[in-house]
Amino acid sequence: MNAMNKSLKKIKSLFLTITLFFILMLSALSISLSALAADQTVEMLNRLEKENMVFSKKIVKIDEGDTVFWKATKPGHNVEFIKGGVPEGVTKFKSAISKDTEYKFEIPGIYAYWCTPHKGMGMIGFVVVGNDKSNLESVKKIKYMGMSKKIAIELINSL
Ligand SMILES: [Cu+2]
Repeated sequence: MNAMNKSLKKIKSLFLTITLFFILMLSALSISLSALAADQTVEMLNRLEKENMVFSKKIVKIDEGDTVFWKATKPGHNVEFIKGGVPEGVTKFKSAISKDTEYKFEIPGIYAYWCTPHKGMGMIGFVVVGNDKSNLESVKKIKYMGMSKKIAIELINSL
């Protein structure tokens, strides 16, 4: 009877150790996963290397729930989601000119945006959320303005 109790105790403590081990492993995993999901900052610039009127990062890849911050490093710019260039269910977004802005991306997919005053000068950018490219065809169908056409094709090909 005593021996049986002892082995039962051993099994119980072993079970407890295993459970604890798994809890620790799971929490370590979730910490490393959340560390991968990082918010991003994009600067609105008048010049970057040889280009005029540009976003400092033209393609940003993030996870669902991440936020992108656009810094009005130079005045005269804004961020406007292009009609037909965002996933279904996303509402219109247009920030004030010369102001910092941010957007929390909850819906996965491709988001095409431009700077309203400089869309004809090629000031456009893309955000890909959750590596979801299911709306690629509609993003390709957008009527890009002026210099944005050539830049958009190049960017779409490297999404
Ligand atoms: Cu601009």
